[in-house]
Amino acid sequence: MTTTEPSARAAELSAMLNEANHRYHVLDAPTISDREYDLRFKELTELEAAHPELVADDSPTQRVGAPVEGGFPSVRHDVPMLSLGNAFGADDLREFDSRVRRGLGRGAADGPVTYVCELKIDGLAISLRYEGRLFVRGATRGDGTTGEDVTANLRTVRAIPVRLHTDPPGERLEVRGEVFMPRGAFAALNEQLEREGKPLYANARNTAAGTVRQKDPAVTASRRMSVWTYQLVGAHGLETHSESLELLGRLGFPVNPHIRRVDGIDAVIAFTEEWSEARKDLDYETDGIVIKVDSLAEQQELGFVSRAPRWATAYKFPAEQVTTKLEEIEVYVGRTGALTPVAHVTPVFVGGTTVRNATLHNIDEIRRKDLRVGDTVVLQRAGDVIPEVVSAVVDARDGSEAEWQMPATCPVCGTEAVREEPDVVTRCPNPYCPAQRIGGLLRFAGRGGMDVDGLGYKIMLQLVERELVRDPADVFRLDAGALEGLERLGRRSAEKLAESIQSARRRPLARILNGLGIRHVGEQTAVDLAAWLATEIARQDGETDAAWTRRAADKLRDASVDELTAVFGIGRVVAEAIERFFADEHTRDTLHRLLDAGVIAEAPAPGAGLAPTEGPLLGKTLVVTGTLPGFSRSEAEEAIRAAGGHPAGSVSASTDFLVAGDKAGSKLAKAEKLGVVVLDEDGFRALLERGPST
Ligand code: 3B9
Repeated sequence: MTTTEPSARAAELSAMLNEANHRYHVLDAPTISDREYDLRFKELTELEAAHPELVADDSPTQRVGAPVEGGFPSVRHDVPMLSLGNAFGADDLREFDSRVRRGLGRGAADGPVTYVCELKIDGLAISLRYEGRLFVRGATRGDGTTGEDVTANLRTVRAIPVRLHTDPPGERLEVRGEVFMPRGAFAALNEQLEREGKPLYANARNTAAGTVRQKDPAVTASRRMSVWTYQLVGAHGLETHSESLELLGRLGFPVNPHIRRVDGIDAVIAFTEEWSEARKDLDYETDGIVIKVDSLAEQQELGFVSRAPRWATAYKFPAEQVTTKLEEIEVYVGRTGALTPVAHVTPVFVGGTTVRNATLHNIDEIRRKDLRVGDTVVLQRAGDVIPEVVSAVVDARDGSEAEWQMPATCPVCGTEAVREEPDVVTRCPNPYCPAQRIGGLLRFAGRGGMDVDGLGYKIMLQLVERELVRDPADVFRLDAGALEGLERLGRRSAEKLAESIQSARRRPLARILNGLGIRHVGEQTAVDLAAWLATEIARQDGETDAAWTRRAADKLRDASVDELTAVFGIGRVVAEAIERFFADEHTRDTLHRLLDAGVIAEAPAPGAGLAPTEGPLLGKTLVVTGTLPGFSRSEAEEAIRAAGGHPAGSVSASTDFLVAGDKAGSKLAKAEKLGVVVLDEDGFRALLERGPST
């Protein structure tokens, strides 16, 4: 044992342990034993306890901090975290290559483009910031512009350097990557939960996401998470993406070793083929291959469309398919009264999750696929999408399979169900049906609304059945005592739920409005309405949030159709629905009770989300329908907004363009009938950049 100065010894131990972490968690090449590590760690902990002034920010003992109170603070990404377009096969990849070549002005005679192929890790995208050599902030991607500050949790991830190995280029450094839970760690976690008799996690990805958003860093620390980094933000004088990955490695970041720099798209396709099976042997889950143009100058030349770089794409491995047995079909009743048939299948592991249920959409789908109860069926699940029954294996039938009928009555309240052809949906017409009430309450308490953590279907059903909750305001009157008696809810969970309810009382106005479930008022209209209210009834000096909330509620309750149609983004149909909603005695009562229960709306900044004043799509209304290969629904809407346009949900005479992807249905028909201009994805991209030609 050395007898150096405590400060020198602390620095020495800190460096030694950080190095050991890197060798173990990044290089996968440990040089000291676990025992040695534990001994040195203990020595440092004791030294720091005796000399608290020696505790450095990058000390390995500081990886586990104190739990956070309330939610995570939001952080704005100075440089947005972009998303990726998708390619679903070799053809899509060739098309990507053509677009890249066209964008770079390369003809047939010019040489191939150099690409970098990387595995696409199925985890959670994060951004890491360093000042000098020190790790100072870690954030989730969030919507790409604003994420959550999860520094304390990411600090517990040993693969993330808390101190860089060499001086970074520049005072500040930002690096992006994916945090994930290795298959081994996930399996070990579930085995432990099983031993403790606790519910298991469904898949590694969601567990990773949940773990990064834990309130208590000690829990994150116990979960053996890891990271691969794949993006250095800013060029820092480098010329290629591959060089930037090498730099990341030298700085101490984990960079996935399965990276290949190739010339031309054929070699990219070969890489995707090599990994379609090989990926199953990795200790982490991958859902595709990311292909990036290597030259940073070429990246710059290609630029971005809305939120996605034109120099990169994500090849998605084909959805995994399995066969299982369709045991039973049950009907669920949603908030709108829609009766949705759901398949209960013999549990199978597919696409990283054990699947027990799959939606069957509606009776027409069941007939089209000729599905019968008892059938052996092909099931698939790709990425995040809801599991789907693809087809029945007709050859496996033995005659015992039974055709299925939609029930004639609502399975919840017994009212005769109605289907108005050509509508494919069968509905329960009873507005007092408890299923509809639960649906409405779940919308209010759910993600798009008050976001009460832990208040899902099973709990809400019990709350309604026991008459503890009749309307939204009742949720806020629940305390741990009232919750404790519920099934599946012990004392600890009841206390936790009561806490999340308390902290959900205060939410952005738009979210509250969305949660109310006003007909035709979805997320976007709620944002438009909130922006209007914030401008219309500006906050007065010293006015409390509660007082402002009351004035906002009064204003909206009394708004006339004319006033509402003048609001940017709101048409006649929506305005009438809003007026009708607030004219209802029951609604007014609910609203009162919510305010009395202490629900508080946070006002958006005045002017936020109001009519944009510039952009190629200024004043244009667009509707997006069907699936577009290059955009998710929300990305397409975001792109429209970014270009100054207004994304709407339904086609009407005031729609300027319909963007129709694959499987566009009734909206396409309606647009054609009304003579609305219909665009495909390429037309949409051209419009986003150049605006309409007229
Ligand atoms: C602003 C791998 C994934 C991935 C990028 C990935 C997901 C996303 C991405 C990251 N796996 N790679 N790469 N292996 N799951 C390519 C989208 N890049 C960025 O987010 C990004 C962001 C940039 C450049 C890249 O520059 C800008 C600066 C200012 C404005 C706009 C862009």
